[in-house]
Amino acid sequence: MGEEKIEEKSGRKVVGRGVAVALGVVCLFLATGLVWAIVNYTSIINDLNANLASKNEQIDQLQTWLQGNITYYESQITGLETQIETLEDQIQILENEKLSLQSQVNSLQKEKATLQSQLHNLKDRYNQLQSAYRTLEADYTDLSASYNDLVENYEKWRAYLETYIYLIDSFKRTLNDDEILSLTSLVESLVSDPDDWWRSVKQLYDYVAYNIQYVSDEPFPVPPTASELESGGYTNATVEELFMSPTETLELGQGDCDDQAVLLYALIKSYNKYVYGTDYELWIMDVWFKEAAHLAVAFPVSGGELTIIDPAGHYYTRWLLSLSSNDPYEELEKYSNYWSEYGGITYITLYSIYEGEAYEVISGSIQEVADFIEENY
Ligand SMILES: [Ca+2]
Repeated sequence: MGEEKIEEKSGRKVVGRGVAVALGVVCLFLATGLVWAIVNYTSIINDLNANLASKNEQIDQLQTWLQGNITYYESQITGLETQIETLEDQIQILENEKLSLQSQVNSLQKEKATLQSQLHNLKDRYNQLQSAYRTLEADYTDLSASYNDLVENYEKWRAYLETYIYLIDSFKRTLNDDEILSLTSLVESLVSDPDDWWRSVKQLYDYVAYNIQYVSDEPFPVPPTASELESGGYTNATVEELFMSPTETLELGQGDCDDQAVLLYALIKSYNKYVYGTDYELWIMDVWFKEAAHLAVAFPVSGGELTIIDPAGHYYTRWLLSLSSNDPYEELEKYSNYWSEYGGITYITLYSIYEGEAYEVISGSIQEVADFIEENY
């Protein structure tokens, strides 16, 4: 189109001038526009520059901020890496501990198995011991009962032995009712006139005094008590004392003073009870001399008198050759003098025997015993 306008200028001069003005206006317009544009764009560029500077500042700030962050996070990373190392170390330690604990667990499990086995064995052993204990307990009960029986029976046997060596104990064996009753037929054969009491008693005395030989007792062992025997705390001791029963003395045909006195007592008692029919008071007279002891028979006679019959001593209270009675003091003095070779009487005890039991009637000096008889009979 520009080439067309140039052709018109060269073709028509009038038209060219207006075109030139128009071009100038246009150029002016364009120049104004250019200036405006330059001014306008300079402002924009300035704004942009300002904006750019601002952005650059922001970028610097951001860079500084980022650099700070980087430094911070690098520091954090270093710290975390250190923690990781530490944790890894700890993991290693814990792994080692785990291995160690596993080893301990294994060891303990083995020990547990061993202990369980031992426990099992101990339980078996305990059951065996309990069974053995029950057996022993039963044995102990049996043995204990057996031991008690042994002690009881031994003490009974010892009590029996003591009836041979202790006077008071002896009466239950030597002068019991069976023993007295068993002599009745002998008594009947010995007395010529059962109704003549004094004569009959004298005949019984004569039988003992002249048919039973005087023989001293042999030593007899003193039996220990069960507890002394068990502990061994006994002494080997003997006594020269043996109290025989009437039956034993008759069978042997011999005895010492006590055996003869007990036999005569039993014969008179049997005569009184089963032949004559009156159980008169009758005494065993236990006499202590200064140097010995002696046994005789005695009885009270009405009027406060006393009769002594001593078969071993061949002594009886007499009037001429008959058995009689006398004033107790006078008779006891006479009897004491009869035994003067042993120092005379120092002490007397009188016993009544009923069913084998001894009852002490009086005990004391000649005077005391004589007074008692005088006052009571
Ligand atoms: Ca004797």
